[in-house]
Amino acid sequence: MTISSCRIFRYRLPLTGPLPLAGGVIHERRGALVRIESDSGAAGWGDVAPLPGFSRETIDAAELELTAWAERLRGVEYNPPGDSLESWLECEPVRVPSAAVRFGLETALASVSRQSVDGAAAELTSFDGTVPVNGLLAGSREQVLADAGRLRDAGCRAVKLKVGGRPVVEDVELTRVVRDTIGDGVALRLDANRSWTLEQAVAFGREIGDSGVEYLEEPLREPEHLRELFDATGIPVALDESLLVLRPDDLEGRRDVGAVVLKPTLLGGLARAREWAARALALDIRPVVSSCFESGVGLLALAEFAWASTGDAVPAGLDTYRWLGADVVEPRIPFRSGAIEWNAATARGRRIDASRLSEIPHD
Ligand code: OSB
Ligand code: MG
Repeated sequence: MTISSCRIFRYRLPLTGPLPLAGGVIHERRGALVRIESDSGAAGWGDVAPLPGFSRETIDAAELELTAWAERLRGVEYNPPGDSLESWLECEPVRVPSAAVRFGLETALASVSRQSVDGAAAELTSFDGTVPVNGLLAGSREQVLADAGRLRDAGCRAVKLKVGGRPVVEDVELTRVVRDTIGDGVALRLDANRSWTLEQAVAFGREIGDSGVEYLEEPLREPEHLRELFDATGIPVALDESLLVLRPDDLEGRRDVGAVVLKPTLLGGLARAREWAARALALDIRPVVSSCFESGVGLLALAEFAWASTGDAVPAGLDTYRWLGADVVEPRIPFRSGAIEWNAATARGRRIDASRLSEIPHD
Protein backbone atom coordinates (compact mmCIF):
# COMPACT_ATOMS: atom_id res chain seq x y z
CA MET A 1 0.00 0.00 0.00
CA THR A 2 0.98 3.62 -0.36
CA ILE A 3 0.51 5.97 2.57
CA SER A 4 -1.57 8.82 1.22
CA SER A 5 -1.91 10.95 4.34
CA CYS A 6 -0.79 11.18 7.93
CA ARG A 7 -2.76 13.59 10.09
CA ILE A 8 -2.18 14.59 13.69
CA PHE A 9 -4.79 15.69 16.21
CA ARG A 10 -4.37 17.04 19.70
CA TYR A 11 -6.71 15.95 22.52
CA ARG A 12 -7.30 17.12 26.08
CA LEU A 13 -9.41 14.87 28.24
CA PRO A 14 -10.71 15.74 31.70
CA LEU A 15 -9.76 13.37 34.54
CA THR A 16 -12.25 12.18 37.13
CA GLY A 17 -10.12 13.99 39.73
CA PRO A 18 -6.61 15.40 40.23
CA LEU A 19 -4.02 12.70 39.48
CA PRO A 20 -0.85 12.77 41.60
CA LEU A 21 2.14 11.53 39.59
CA ALA A 22 5.88 11.41 40.16
CA GLY A 23 6.31 14.79 38.46
CA GLY A 24 3.39 16.61 40.14
CA VAL A 25 -0.41 16.65 39.95
CA ILE A 26 -2.15 16.62 36.56
CA HIS A 27 -5.76 17.72 36.03
CA GLU A 28 -6.29 16.68 32.43
CA ARG A 29 -4.79 14.16 30.05
CA ARG A 30 -3.13 15.64 27.01
CA GLY A 31 -2.00 13.62 24.03
CA ALA A 32 -2.19 13.30 20.27
CA LEU A 33 -3.84 10.92 17.83
CA VAL A 34 -2.18 10.06 14.56
CA ARG A 35 -4.33 8.97 11.62
CA ILE A 36 -2.61 7.21 8.75
CA GLU A 37 -4.53 6.67 5.54
CA SER A 38 -3.62 4.50 2.54
CA ASP A 39 -4.35 5.06 -1.14
CA SER A 40 -7.05 2.35 -0.93
CA GLY A 41 -8.94 4.46 1.60
CA ALA A 42 -8.12 2.35 4.67
CA ALA A 43 -7.26 4.34 7.80
CA GLY A 44 -5.70 3.52 11.14
CA TRP A 45 -5.38 5.46 14.39
CA GLY A 46 -2.58 5.57 16.94
CA ASP A 47 -2.29 7.24 20.34
CA VAL A 48 0.76 9.27 21.40
CA ALA A 49 0.51 10.14 25.09
CA PRO A 50 3.77 10.65 27.00
CA LEU A 51 3.05 10.62 30.73
CA PRO A 52 4.51 13.58 32.67
CA GLY A 53 6.93 12.37 35.33
CA PHE A 54 7.37 8.97 33.65
CA SER A 55 8.12 9.58 29.97
CA ARG A 56 11.49 10.93 28.87
CA GLU A 57 9.84 13.03 26.13
CA THR A 58 7.36 15.83 26.81
CA ILE A 59 4.02 16.03 25.02
CA ASP A 60 5.16 19.14 23.13
CA ALA A 61 8.33 17.42 21.94
CA ALA A 62 6.33 14.37 20.87
CA GLU A 63 4.01 16.59 18.79
CA LEU A 64 6.97 18.13 16.97
CA GLU A 65 8.43 14.71 16.34
CA LEU A 66 5.12 13.43 15.02
CA THR A 67 4.84 16.32 12.63
CA ALA A 68 8.24 15.45 11.15
CA TRP A 69 7.18 11.82 10.80
CA ALA A 70 3.89 12.75 9.18
CA GLU A 71 5.69 14.69 6.48
CA ARG A 72 8.12 11.87 5.92
CA LEU A 73 5.48 9.13 5.77
CA ARG A 74 3.36 10.66 3.04
CA GLY A 75 3.77 8.82 -0.27
CA VAL A 76 5.78 6.00 1.28
CA GLU A 77 5.26 2.45 0.02
CA TYR A 78 4.62 0.25 3.05
CA ASN A 79 4.14 -3.51 2.77
CA PRO A 80 4.20 -5.55 5.94
CA PRO A 81 5.29 -7.99 7.17
CA GLY A 82 8.48 -7.21 5.24
CA ASP A 83 8.16 -3.52 6.05
CA SER A 84 7.97 -2.45 9.65
CA LEU A 85 8.73 0.69 11.55
CA GLU A 86 11.81 -1.14 12.82
CA SER A 87 13.08 -1.86 9.31
CA TRP A 88 12.76 1.81 8.38
CA LEU A 89 14.61 2.88 11.46
CA GLU A 90 17.49 0.64 10.48
CA CYS A 91 17.72 2.54 7.21
CA GLU A 92 17.72 5.87 8.96
CA PRO A 93 18.93 5.45 12.53
CA VAL A 94 19.43 9.17 13.14
CA ARG A 95 15.77 9.79 13.71
CA VAL A 96 14.79 7.21 16.29
CA PRO A 97 11.34 8.14 17.58
CA SER A 98 10.68 8.51 21.29
CA ALA A 99 8.81 5.73 23.09
CA ALA A 100 5.31 7.22 22.95
CA VAL A 101 5.68 8.28 19.29
CA ARG A 102 6.86 4.83 18.33
CA PHE A 103 3.86 3.23 20.05
CA GLY A 104 1.42 5.54 18.23
CA LEU A 105 2.99 5.08 14.80
CA GLU A 106 3.18 1.30 15.19
CA THR A 107 -0.46 1.12 16.21
CA ALA A 108 -1.67 3.26 13.31
CA LEU A 109 0.50 1.43 10.76
CA ALA A 110 -0.63 -2.00 12.01
CA SER A 111 -4.25 -0.96 11.81
CA VAL A 112 -4.11 0.59 8.33
CA SER A 113 -2.09 -2.27 6.86
CA ARG A 114 -4.39 -4.90 8.36
CA GLN A 115 -7.34 -3.23 6.68
CA SER A 116 -5.54 -2.91 3.37
CA VAL A 117 -4.99 -6.67 3.46
CA ASP A 118 -8.26 -7.89 5.00
CA GLY A 119 -10.54 -5.16 3.78
CA ALA A 120 -11.80 -4.90 7.36
CA ALA A 121 -13.97 -1.87 7.97
CA ALA A 122 -12.95 -1.06 11.53
CA GLU A 123 -10.66 1.93 11.95
CA LEU A 124 -10.26 1.01 15.59
CA THR A 125 -8.62 -2.26 16.49
CA SER A 126 -10.11 -5.38 14.90
CA PHE A 127 -9.08 -7.92 17.54
CA ASP A 128 -11.68 -10.14 19.11
CA GLY A 129 -11.19 -11.03 22.74
CA THR A 130 -11.99 -10.41 26.39
CA VAL A 131 -9.03 -9.22 28.43
CA PRO A 132 -9.29 -9.41 32.23
CA VAL A 133 -8.32 -6.14 33.91
CA ASN A 134 -6.22 -5.61 37.01
CA GLY A 135 -8.26 -3.19 39.14
CA LEU A 136 -6.13 -0.28 40.36
CA LEU A 137 -6.38 0.78 44.02
CA ALA A 138 -4.87 4.20 44.73
CA GLY A 139 -5.60 7.22 46.88
CA SER A 140 -6.83 7.51 50.47
CA ARG A 141 -7.67 4.54 52.68
CA GLU A 142 -11.40 5.24 52.25
CA GLN A 143 -11.07 5.44 48.48
CA VAL A 144 -9.04 2.23 48.34
CA LEU A 145 -11.52 0.26 50.45
CA ALA A 146 -14.57 1.54 48.57
CA ASP A 147 -12.95 0.70 45.22
CA ALA A 148 -11.77 -2.71 46.46
CA GLY A 149 -15.35 -3.70 47.22
CA ARG A 150 -16.62 -2.33 43.93
CA LEU A 151 -13.93 -4.03 41.87
CA ARG A 152 -14.58 -7.36 43.63
CA ASP A 153 -18.31 -7.03 42.94
CA ALA A 154 -17.59 -6.12 39.30
CA GLY A 155 -15.80 -9.45 38.89
CA CYS A 156 -12.14 -8.35 38.79
CA ARG A 157 -9.80 -11.33 39.11
CA ALA A 158 -6.85 -9.20 40.25
CA VAL A 159 -6.29 -5.83 41.91
CA LYS A 160 -3.17 -3.77 42.43
CA LEU A 161 -2.78 -1.68 45.56
CA LYS A 162 -0.41 1.29 45.50
CA VAL A 163 1.76 1.21 48.64
CA GLY A 164 4.77 3.19 49.85
CA GLY A 165 3.01 6.54 50.23
CA ARG A 166 2.18 6.05 53.92
CA PRO A 167 4.07 4.68 56.95
CA VAL A 168 4.94 0.97 56.57
CA VAL A 169 2.70 -0.07 59.50
CA GLU A 170 -0.27 1.60 57.79
CA ASP A 171 0.51 -0.11 54.48
CA VAL A 172 0.65 -3.45 56.31
CA GLU A 173 -2.73 -2.81 57.88
CA LEU A 174 -4.27 -1.61 54.61
CA THR A 175 -2.91 -4.62 52.70
CA ARG A 176 -4.55 -6.95 55.23
CA VAL A 177 -7.87 -5.12 55.08
CA VAL A 178 -7.83 -5.10 51.26
CA ARG A 179 -7.14 -8.85 51.29
CA ASP A 180 -10.13 -9.37 53.62
CA THR A 181 -12.30 -7.13 51.43
CA ILE A 182 -11.55 -8.82 48.11
CA GLY A 183 -11.57 -12.36 49.54
CA ASP A 184 -9.35 -15.28 48.59
CA GLY A 185 -10.61 -15.49 45.00
CA VAL A 186 -8.98 -12.27 43.80
CA ALA A 187 -5.22 -11.95 43.17
CA LEU A 188 -3.54 -9.13 45.11
CA ARG A 189 -0.64 -7.25 43.54
CA LEU A 190 1.26 -4.41 45.21
CA ASP A 191 3.21 -1.52 43.67
CA ALA A 192 5.54 0.63 45.81
CA ASN A 193 7.07 2.70 42.95
CA ARG A 194 10.52 2.42 44.54
CA SER A 195 9.52 4.02 47.85
CA TRP A 196 11.29 1.78 50.32
CA THR A 197 14.71 1.00 51.68
CA LEU A 198 15.60 -2.71 51.82
CA GLU A 199 14.96 -2.68 55.60
CA GLN A 200 11.48 -1.17 55.19
CA ALA A 201 10.57 -3.60 52.41
CA VAL A 202 11.77 -6.62 54.42
CA ALA A 203 9.76 -5.42 57.43
CA PHE A 204 6.68 -4.94 55.24
CA GLY A 205 7.08 -8.34 53.56
CA ARG A 206 7.50 -10.18 56.86
CA GLU A 207 4.46 -8.48 58.40
CA ILE A 208 2.07 -9.17 55.52
CA GLY A 209 3.46 -12.71 55.15
CA ASP A 210 0.11 -14.54 54.94
CA SER A 211 -1.83 -12.03 52.81
CA GLY A 212 -1.17 -14.00 49.62
CA VAL A 213 0.53 -11.37 47.49
CA GLU A 214 1.09 -12.34 43.84
CA TYR A 215 3.98 -9.89 43.48
CA LEU A 216 5.52 -6.75 44.86
CA GLU A 217 6.24 -4.27 42.05
CA GLU A 218 9.35 -2.08 42.28
CA PRO A 219 9.58 -2.01 46.06
CA LEU A 220 13.12 -0.62 46.36
CA ARG A 221 14.75 2.76 46.00
CA GLU A 222 17.89 0.72 45.26
CA PRO A 223 16.76 -2.07 42.95
CA GLU A 224 20.12 -3.86 43.11
CA HIS A 225 18.87 -5.31 46.42
CA LEU A 226 15.74 -6.97 44.98
CA ARG A 227 17.26 -10.44 45.23
CA GLU A 228 18.03 -9.99 48.92
CA LEU A 229 14.46 -8.88 49.49
CA PHE A 230 13.13 -11.98 47.74
CA ASP A 231 15.44 -14.24 49.74
CA ALA A 232 14.28 -12.63 52.99
CA THR A 233 10.53 -12.64 52.28
CA GLY A 234 9.81 -15.16 49.50
CA ILE A 235 7.55 -12.61 47.77
CA PRO A 236 8.24 -12.43 44.00
CA VAL A 237 9.01 -8.97 42.66
CA ALA A 238 7.71 -7.35 39.48
CA LEU A 239 9.88 -5.05 37.38
CA ASP A 240 8.44 -1.83 35.94
CA GLU A 241 10.73 1.24 36.19
CA SER A 242 13.74 -1.13 36.09
CA LEU A 243 12.93 -2.30 32.57
CA LEU A 244 13.99 1.06 31.16
CA VAL A 245 17.61 0.29 32.01
CA LEU A 246 17.56 -3.47 31.34
CA ARG A 247 17.42 -5.67 28.25
CA PRO A 248 15.16 -8.72 27.87
CA ASP A 249 18.16 -11.07 28.21
CA ASP A 250 18.82 -9.67 31.67
CA LEU A 251 15.78 -11.61 32.92
CA GLU A 252 17.76 -14.82 32.67
CA GLY A 253 18.58 -16.23 36.11
CA ARG A 254 16.37 -13.75 37.96
CA ARG A 255 14.53 -16.13 40.27
CA ASP A 256 13.33 -13.13 42.32
CA VAL A 257 11.30 -11.81 39.36
CA GLY A 258 7.75 -13.12 39.04
CA ALA A 259 6.42 -10.57 36.56
CA VAL A 260 7.38 -7.76 34.20
CA VAL A 261 5.04 -4.79 33.77
CA LEU A 262 5.04 -3.84 30.09
CA LYS A 263 3.97 -0.31 29.18
CA PRO A 264 4.64 0.22 25.47
CA THR A 265 4.13 4.00 25.83
CA LEU A 266 7.17 4.11 28.14
CA LEU A 267 9.10 1.07 26.96
CA GLY A 268 9.52 2.11 23.34
CA GLY A 269 6.49 0.76 21.56
CA LEU A 270 4.87 -2.55 20.71
CA ALA A 271 7.75 -4.32 18.96
CA ARG A 272 10.04 -3.73 21.96
CA ALA A 273 7.32 -4.74 24.40
CA ARG A 274 6.75 -7.93 22.38
CA GLU A 275 10.42 -8.84 22.78
CA TRP A 276 10.05 -8.43 26.54
CA ALA A 277 6.89 -10.53 26.60
CA ALA A 278 8.46 -13.35 24.58
CA ARG A 279 11.59 -13.48 26.75
CA ALA A 280 9.52 -13.38 29.94
CA LEU A 281 7.20 -16.18 28.82
CA ALA A 282 10.17 -18.36 27.86
CA LEU A 283 11.52 -17.91 31.41
CA ASP A 284 8.19 -18.54 33.12
CA ILE A 285 7.86 -14.87 34.14
CA ARG A 286 4.43 -13.27 33.71
CA PRO A 287 4.19 -10.39 31.24
CA VAL A 288 1.61 -7.93 32.58
CA VAL A 289 0.64 -5.50 29.81
CA SER A 290 -0.17 -2.12 31.34
CA SER A 291 -1.40 1.32 30.44
CA CYS A 292 -0.36 4.89 31.33
CA PHE A 293 -3.67 6.75 31.19
CA GLU A 294 -3.79 6.58 27.38
CA SER A 295 -7.01 7.42 25.54
CA GLY A 296 -9.33 4.69 24.26
CA VAL A 297 -7.28 4.41 21.06
CA GLY A 298 -4.16 3.49 23.00
CA LEU A 299 -6.14 1.34 25.38
CA LEU A 300 -7.55 -0.83 22.58
CA ALA A 301 -4.07 -1.32 21.15
CA LEU A 302 -2.88 -2.39 24.60
CA ALA A 303 -5.81 -4.76 25.05
CA GLU A 304 -5.00 -6.30 21.68
CA PHE A 305 -1.34 -6.71 22.68
CA ALA A 306 -2.33 -8.28 26.02
CA TRP A 307 -4.70 -10.65 24.25
CA ALA A 308 -2.03 -11.67 21.74
CA SER A 309 0.55 -12.19 24.52
CA THR A 310 -1.38 -14.15 27.13
CA GLY A 311 -5.05 -14.31 26.14
CA ASP A 312 -7.18 -14.22 29.27
CA ALA A 313 -4.55 -15.88 31.47
CA VAL A 314 -2.97 -12.71 32.90
CA PRO A 315 -5.07 -9.73 34.04
CA ALA A 316 -3.70 -6.62 32.30
CA GLY A 317 -3.06 -3.26 33.99
CA LEU A 318 -5.61 -1.33 31.92
CA ASP A 319 -7.66 0.21 34.72
CA THR A 320 -6.11 3.68 34.22
CA TYR A 321 -8.96 4.16 31.73
CA ARG A 322 -11.29 4.61 34.72
CA TRP A 323 -9.48 7.89 35.54
CA LEU A 324 -10.49 9.50 32.24
CA GLY A 325 -13.59 11.66 32.60
CA ALA A 326 -14.18 11.54 28.83
CA ASP A 327 -12.69 9.74 25.86
CA VAL A 328 -11.96 10.21 22.17
CA VAL A 329 -13.68 6.87 21.52
CA GLU A 330 -17.42 7.42 21.60
CA PRO A 331 -19.32 5.71 23.19
CA ARG A 332 -16.66 4.74 25.70
CA ILE A 333 -15.07 1.30 25.71
CA PRO A 334 -17.16 -1.03 27.88
CA PHE A 335 -15.58 -2.38 31.06
CA ARG A 336 -17.76 -5.27 32.16
CA SER A 337 -17.26 -8.15 34.58
CA GLY A 338 -13.78 -6.88 35.37
CA ALA A 339 -12.69 -7.15 31.74
CA ILE A 340 -12.42 -5.26 28.48
CA GLU A 341 -14.51 -7.06 25.95
CA TRP A 342 -13.93 -6.23 22.29
CA ASN A 343 -15.58 -7.96 19.36
CA ALA A 344 -17.76 -7.10 16.37
CA ALA A 345 -20.73 -6.44 18.66
CA THR A 346 -18.94 -4.11 21.10
CA ALA A 347 -17.10 -2.38 18.24
CA ARG A 348 -20.33 -1.58 16.41
CA GLY A 349 -21.22 2.10 16.46
CA ARG A 350 -18.02 3.11 18.24
CA ARG A 351 -15.98 5.79 16.51
CA ILE A 352 -13.54 8.61 17.10
CA ASP A 353 -15.32 11.70 18.35
CA ALA A 354 -13.99 14.51 16.14
CA SER A 355 -15.34 17.17 18.49
CA ARG A 356 -12.67 16.13 21.04
CA LEU A 357 -9.82 16.69 18.56
CA SER A 358 -8.06 19.68 17.11
CA GLU A 359 -5.88 19.07 14.09
CA ILE A 360 -2.26 20.14 14.09
CA PRO A 361 -1.53 21.42 10.60
CA HIS A 362 1.68 20.49 8.80
CA ASP A 363 3.04 20.55 5.26
O1 OSB B 1 3.68 2.58 38.51
O2 OSB B 1 2.75 0.98 37.50
C1 OSB B 1 2.90 2.18 37.66
C2 OSB B 1 0.42 3.90 35.35
C3 OSB B 1 1.15 4.99 34.95
C4 OSB B 1 2.42 5.18 35.46
C5 OSB B 1 2.96 4.28 36.35
C6 OSB B 1 2.23 3.17 36.77
C7 OSB B 1 0.92 3.00 36.28
C8 OSB B 1 0.08 1.88 36.66
C9 OSB B 1 -0.78 1.27 35.59
O3 OSB B 1 0.02 1.48 37.80
C10 OSB B 1 -1.80 0.30 36.05
C11 OSB B 1 -1.30 -1.08 36.32
O4 OSB B 1 -0.11 -1.37 36.11
O5 OSB B 1 -2.12 -1.91 36.73
MG1 MG C 1 4.55 0.28 38.56
